[in-house]
Amino acid sequence: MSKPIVLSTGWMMPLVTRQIEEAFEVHWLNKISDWDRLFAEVGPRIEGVCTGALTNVATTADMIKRMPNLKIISNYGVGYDSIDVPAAKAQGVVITHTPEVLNEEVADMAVGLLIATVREFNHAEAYLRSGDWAKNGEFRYTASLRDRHVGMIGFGRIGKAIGKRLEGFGVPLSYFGRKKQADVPYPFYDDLVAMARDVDTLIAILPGGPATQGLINKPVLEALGSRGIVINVARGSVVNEADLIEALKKRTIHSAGLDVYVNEPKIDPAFLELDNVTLLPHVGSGSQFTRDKMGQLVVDNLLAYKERRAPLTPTPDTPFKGW
Ligand code: 8YV
Repeated sequence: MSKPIVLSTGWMMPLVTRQIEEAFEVHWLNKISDWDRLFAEVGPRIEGVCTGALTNVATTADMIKRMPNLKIISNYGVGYDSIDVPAAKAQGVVITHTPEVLNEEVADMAVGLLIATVREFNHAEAYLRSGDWAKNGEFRYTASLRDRHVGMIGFGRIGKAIGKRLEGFGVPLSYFGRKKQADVPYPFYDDLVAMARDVDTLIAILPGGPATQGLINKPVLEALGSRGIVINVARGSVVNEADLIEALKKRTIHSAGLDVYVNEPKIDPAFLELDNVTLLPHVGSGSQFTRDKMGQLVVDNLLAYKERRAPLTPTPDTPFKGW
């Protein structure tokens, strides 16, 4: 019996590649130059897509239309903003993702990035490596987490894991979101400018996509003020990068720590010119331990489709209603 066809939008880790190649006939967009021809020849027989932000290939409405028998898009990552959700929904396609398994890893990284930014680990290490420590004495004094109030932009699963850590650090918290959560004791804001005015540190951990595009913009940064620090571990799109770069350049905020960017991996070169931003290459969930768990979920969701079982982790946008 022939294997069902899966399209991968790009490179996948060996754990995923090995298992999907065993169970499916896999076509790899990163190994094909003529995508038009692929969709013309194979498109109507494709049943599954394997994708993730790391492939840097969006699963567009046009692509989805060219796969009329598509049943499942298995996304490597909890965020699935690189997939055209309305188009998938309209065609009855289930999108699955990798929630929960990365919560603690991303929260660890977010707090690490926060402290690295506040205490300027990048400059401190450069000071040691250059020999300046031995020559000129101790490194200059930095900002501190001790006198800060953090405003969480988004307080979902990962936001709560970050909150738990910061509570342990004795840092006061507030949160911004669509609605107040009954079981959360921290001050709630549905107005981001108002929260930015009342805190001095923002941590963004909310979904990307059209609803949150450019949310952290000039008015928010102005409200945050000169002590302000912005940490983004969500998606580059939630920040208006031109406004952030201007605020960093003019030092109308103190600094930023970024793991995500609008154009990954070709980030705006203006960031590289700034000395008050700590830059990471989207490493939030990037440990072998956590990536193995994410990868296995990607495979298990596809296998569930193949065996006509319910998918393990469908997104809330595309609840499973049967294959
Ligand atoms: C991954 C992420 O780096 O889960 C997410 O949404 O951003 C990260 O965990 C990314 O999805 C890899 O494709």
